[in-house]
Amino acid sequence: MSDSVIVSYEPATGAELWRGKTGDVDEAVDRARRAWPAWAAQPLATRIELVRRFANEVRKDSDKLAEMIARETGKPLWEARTEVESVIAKVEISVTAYAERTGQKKLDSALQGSSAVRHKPHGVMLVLGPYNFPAHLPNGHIVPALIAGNCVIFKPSEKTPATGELLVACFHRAGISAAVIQMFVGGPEEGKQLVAHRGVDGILFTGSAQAGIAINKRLANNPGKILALEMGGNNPLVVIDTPKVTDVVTLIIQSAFTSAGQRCTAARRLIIKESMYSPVIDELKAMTSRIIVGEPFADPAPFMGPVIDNDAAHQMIESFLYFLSNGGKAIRHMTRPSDDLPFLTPGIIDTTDMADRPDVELFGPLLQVIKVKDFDAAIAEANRTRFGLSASLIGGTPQDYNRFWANVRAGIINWNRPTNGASSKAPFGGLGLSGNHRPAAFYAADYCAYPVASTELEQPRATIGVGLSNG
Ligand code: UN1
Repeated sequence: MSDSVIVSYEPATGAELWRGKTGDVDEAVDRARRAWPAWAAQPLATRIELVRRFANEVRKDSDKLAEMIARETGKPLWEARTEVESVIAKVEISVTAYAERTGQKKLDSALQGSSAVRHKPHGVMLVLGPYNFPAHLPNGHIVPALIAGNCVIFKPSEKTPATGELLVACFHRAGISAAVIQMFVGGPEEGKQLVAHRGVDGILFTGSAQAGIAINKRLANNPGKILALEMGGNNPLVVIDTPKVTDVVTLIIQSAFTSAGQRCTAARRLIIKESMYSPVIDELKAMTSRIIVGEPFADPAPFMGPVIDNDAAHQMIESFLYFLSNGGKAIRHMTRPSDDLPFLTPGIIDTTDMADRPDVELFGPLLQVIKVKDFDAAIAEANRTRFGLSASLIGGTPQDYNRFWANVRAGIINWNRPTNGASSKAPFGGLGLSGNHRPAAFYAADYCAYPVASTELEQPRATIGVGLSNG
């Protein structure tokens, strides 16, 4: 039992937004376990009907949900609205994904009966959500887990419980019980207990590499537990020859500074061919100076809100200063207009001459620029990371893109498109420190049900050909 309290604050104002007591881990798991057999026994069509009703509830509540996302994360209202649209769209995508990824498959059988691959739910799934998309990303795990017949314990980020609560209320209003999908309020201690709990069959995690690795370690003696890790990136955006400088710069800004850089797919390293450096950097400076940073509900609308909290803002400024004092050259200083609030202006720093660039995910509006002499050097530089989530090539020919695609290690490899804004209809995930396999979006279905080899005959039948005496 723990009686500590979780509190969330509005990043843009510092005001308290939500307060609640941490839950009881054993109680939460027992409740889910007891509800599971009946939920798993429902026909698939019923579970699909219920998640469709959930989509309708979200539709009805979309203004309220978008406003809460904007207040609780600080992201601009227009962006919060797109998040709500993604929540709704996820339902049909997950229905299709479940059918495609886990649909029954007949196998050839020499016997007269049938042999097939059929899927079963795991039981109780723990969904650990991030703060950057507090509704869309956990929802991308909750919905496929429910369709497959699992009960879900959803622990939102401690920074975004209010959004989590509104999302879960939509499931309940749709007629899915509070035991089948329950929100669990808790901090890191409860998170650890839930991860290791014997009654939890799987974990669908979205968050930092640091937290993901800690979860992975906790399961070292539990190799059979399902674990989907969607972690971060140190994503490269490579620019080679193209005359379209304005489009290049727009793509850079979208990739690096959307959501104030708080996306796992955000471009962190702009790797740019010498010949393109001056025109692109001049235009980048000019366009970045036009970026409006402001409160989520401001009019005119800002491009970027604050980062999530003062700790995050402090860390980003410290990182910028670290680069500066270790050989980086500021192209655009990152500033923090108010010491009390986590608003940051986008920072751009040339780290070409730095001897040792830290290979970490810096989760905010900070872009490194690295100048290279040719395309080969660009590819080598792009791969100089232990992460491998997203990479984009801007410019060049189809042959260049083929080479980039073949040689760069990442789960998403785009051409003339941003590193972020990945489609929910695509597999999503990365290599190395970015995660295991394809834990999110379309292939999340793979983590929610397990394939069972099932051979069926109406009557027992067996033969032993050798090794039996006639006796
Ligand atoms: C991003 O690329 O900015 O459904 C995040 C999903 C993905 C998330 C994308 N569309 O999991």
